[in-house]
Amino acid sequence: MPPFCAGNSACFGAALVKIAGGEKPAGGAASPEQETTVTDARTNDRTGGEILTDQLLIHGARHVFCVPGESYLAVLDAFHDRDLAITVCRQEGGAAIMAEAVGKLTGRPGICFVTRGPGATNASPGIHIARQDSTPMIVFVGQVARGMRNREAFQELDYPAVFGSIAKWTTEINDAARIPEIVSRAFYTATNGRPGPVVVALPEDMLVESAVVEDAAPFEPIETWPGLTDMTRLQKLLWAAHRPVVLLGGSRWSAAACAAVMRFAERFAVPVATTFRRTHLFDALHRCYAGDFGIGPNPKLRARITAADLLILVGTRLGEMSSQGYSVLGIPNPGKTLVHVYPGAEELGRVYRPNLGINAAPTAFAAALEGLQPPQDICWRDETAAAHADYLAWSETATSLPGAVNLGAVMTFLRERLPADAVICNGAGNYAAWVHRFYRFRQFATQLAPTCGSMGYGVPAAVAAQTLDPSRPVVCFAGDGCFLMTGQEFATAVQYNRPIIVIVVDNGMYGTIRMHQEREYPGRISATTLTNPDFAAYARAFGGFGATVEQTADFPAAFEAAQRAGKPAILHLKIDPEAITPATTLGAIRKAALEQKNR
Ligand SMILES: Cc1ncc(C[n+]2csc(CCOP(=O)(O)OP(=O)(O)O)c2C)c(N)n1
Ligand SMILES: [Mg+2]
Repeated sequence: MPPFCAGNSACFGAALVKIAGGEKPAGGAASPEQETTVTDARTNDRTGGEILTDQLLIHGARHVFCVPGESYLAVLDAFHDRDLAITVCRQEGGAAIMAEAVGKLTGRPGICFVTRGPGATNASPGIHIARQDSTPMIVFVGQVARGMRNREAFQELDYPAVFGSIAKWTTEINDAARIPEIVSRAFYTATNGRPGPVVVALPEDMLVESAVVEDAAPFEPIETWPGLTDMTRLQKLLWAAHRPVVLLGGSRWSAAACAAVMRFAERFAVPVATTFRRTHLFDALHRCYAGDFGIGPNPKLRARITAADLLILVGTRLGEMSSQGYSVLGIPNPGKTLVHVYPGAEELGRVYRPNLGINAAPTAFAAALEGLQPPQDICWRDETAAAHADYLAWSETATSLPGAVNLGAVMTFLRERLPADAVICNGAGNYAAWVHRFYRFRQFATQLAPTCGSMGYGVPAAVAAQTLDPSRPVVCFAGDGCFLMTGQEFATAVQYNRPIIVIVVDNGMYGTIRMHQEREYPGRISATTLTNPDFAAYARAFGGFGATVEQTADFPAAFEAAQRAGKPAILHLKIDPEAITPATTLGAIRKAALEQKNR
């Protein structure tokens, strides 16, 4: 049973829901039999906490990430004898990121429970990531008892006001009998159109209230298909093109969809690039792969995309990072023939005015591509071969930089060493530039990284990936700044015996911001220096494996030792602060900025 198969509930179908009167399969496709009542409405008297937990199981959820709170004790009690895997975290930010990572990997809502007030606000980074990264997720938050509402009772928050602009939908359940209706809607809302986070508040007294109510039928994500006319028009545009480029991104992908796009790319010999932190959508070693169009892309790829006469965006909004600061296309008129395929109708024509807008999920669009016929003579074939050669040359060899540990060499070692299904996680920081440039992603659902650039993402995401599939290696990259934002979740990895390997890239600073400082205010270092702990000792103190790497040549042995240890591990890499990007040094940036100033 592949745990990471997106958009296909059959993947989750083996688990059972324990309910009054026997056991029934949950999470399978909504067959006519399953659409009948799952519980007996006449005899099934349950608390709100029990009804809620049963809905999660019925809709196919298997994992819950939480920090407990007295505000939802009735739910915690219901967890006690239900078939849900509970991961107790150290901070709600970590729990929410873990749920978001589950949503990213599976295409179904990741589930998180946090307490009211401070628990809810602590969870906000995960909610924001799910919003910007278009990830399905449901966050259940505690709420004060209904009879105390609007007095600013202990930890009371007005959730629609707090999360109004972050969540896709924020609601409160005020009647235990309406739990099946509202939870069902939460699953649909989180996954329909452009996916996103849903926040559901749970008044404490509602959770202990009993109700006799029918369960909802199992939810199944709803597909958004392109029309026949859309695909015919796309074929005409392809036949008229001379320099087409396909750019993949966003969510609502699956392994099958990636394979279908690959077949299309082969038949049309079209170059395919990926957007910021969506590199896993296309095999980097495929002959049609043109590269990663994220931050600081290969200038040759940028030139190719700029010169394209037909650009096909699939699943991506082409936001600020992948549009290179909104400079690649004109707004609103893109200045070239633009086909924009997106699952949410509200995005089409919002920033870029497409020649052909197709309101479809990447999964459905990829399937429909099978019906297109390539032109007889493909005039761009050589261009595609050149694009792939340019990508290989760009990513092949680690650049030479100051310092004894070369992060590029670490990446080239790992890409040879790790199997194609290894999951690679990271947060935000310049260290990630080496991951994006030199690691070659080969398979769908192997990359977990925040397209919204939220620091602290990597460690919780790694714990979630390893929880979903213990058989796959999970490697997390974190800067020294990034790691300590959520590094306490290393304790969660130890508690649940999740042998993630965290590579802490220590340059003694918030390097990204120092880089910007040197560009804008050369020589005026302000609030970007860090004094760090011994990260290897930190790992050992938590019960994990730790090692320090001070020479590139020592990395392979340290990595192998971490693998052999069979427990959560941290490799502490000492990086020269001068090595600020794969292409340049801090000193060079400062020098250029000073020269510019003195001109
Ligand atoms: C939650 C959050 N806070 C602040 C920032 C701003 N920010 C972006 S990168 C960065 C520094 C990252 O430092 P580190 O993890 O050490 O990586 P480095 O850039 O040094 O490689 C900061 C502070 C952010 N993106 N996210
Ligand atoms: Mg750093």
